[in-house]
Amino acid sequence: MGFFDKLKKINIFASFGSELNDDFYDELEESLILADTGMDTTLELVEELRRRVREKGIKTLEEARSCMVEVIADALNAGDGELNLSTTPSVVLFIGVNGVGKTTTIGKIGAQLRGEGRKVLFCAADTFRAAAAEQLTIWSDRAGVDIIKQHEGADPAAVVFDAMSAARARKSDVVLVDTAGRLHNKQNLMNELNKISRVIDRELPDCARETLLVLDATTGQNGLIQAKQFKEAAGITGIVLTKLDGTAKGGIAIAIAKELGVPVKYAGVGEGIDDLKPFDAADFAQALI
Ligand SMILES: Nc1nc2c(ncn2[C@@H]2O[C@H](COP(=O)(O)OP(=O)(O)OP(=O)(O)O)[C@@H](O)[C@H]2O)c(=O)[nH]1
Ligand SMILES: [Mg+2]
Repeated sequence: MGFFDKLKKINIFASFGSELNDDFYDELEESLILADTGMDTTLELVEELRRRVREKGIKTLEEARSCMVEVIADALNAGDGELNLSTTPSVVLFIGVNGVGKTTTIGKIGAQLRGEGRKVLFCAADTFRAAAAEQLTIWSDRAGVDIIKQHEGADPAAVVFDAMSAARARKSDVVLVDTAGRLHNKQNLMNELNKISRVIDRELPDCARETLLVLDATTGQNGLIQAKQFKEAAGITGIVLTKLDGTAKGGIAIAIAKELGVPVKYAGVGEGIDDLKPFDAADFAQALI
């Protein structure tokens, strides 16, 4: 089984007749829009397919399918898809609205990085609810990594401060910072993230840093709006797209990459520890179409 087998396919290439006519392109457009690719992105993709079909003299549906996979994979390549973990320690901040999968994603990535032989530290900077640190603690046990936490209601920046000190003292390779889920339209998001950011700058100047926005794929176009707002407020370096299992809205990945120019770096397809992988554009395009 491939990693993206749980993704719902856009079936037009299997169900359509044999001719590459206007009806075919119309139906393809419709399918892409239904998959939440978004109007603008869909029109661009289909236009690009028509152009390549003309240029290459493509006649069959099967060739057009391969061509469409390439068009989508190209659209998904929006910058470096790899995490920058070039310094010791490196810091990765996870942000996003409530319930998108931040804590779960940290657990999964922590397990993977540890599996690669890296020394990982979790930082429970979601102090909003006591249950948040507990949930991350369960994941730290599962992943076999250390965790820094404080009491409920503590200043998130203070937890980050502790984690930065611990990372230095323990010579951690990477610190994964969990933050409280919140709405993107709140000014205090920016304030809190700025504060966290200043602590990291002061404690670990010159460390490699990523800010990953976690997005629930099932929220479709609403996810795209969130991404735009978080990008403005927090300067994100990548996206983690979760809950791609079973959703028919996989096209959102293309819309994000194309409209925001921010790469999708990880994809989640379930709740288990292995249900997350670095995002592979070609694999994803192949699975979608
Ligand atoms: N099906 C599926 N469920 C997922 C995936 N990722 C996370 N979940 C589930 O989504 C729910 C919320 O996940 P959390 O990790 O708690 O989300 P969060 O963003 O940390 O939530 P808050 O801290 O409340 O903002 C949990 O039940 C997870 O198991 C995924 O890729 N697929
Ligand atoms: Mg959480």
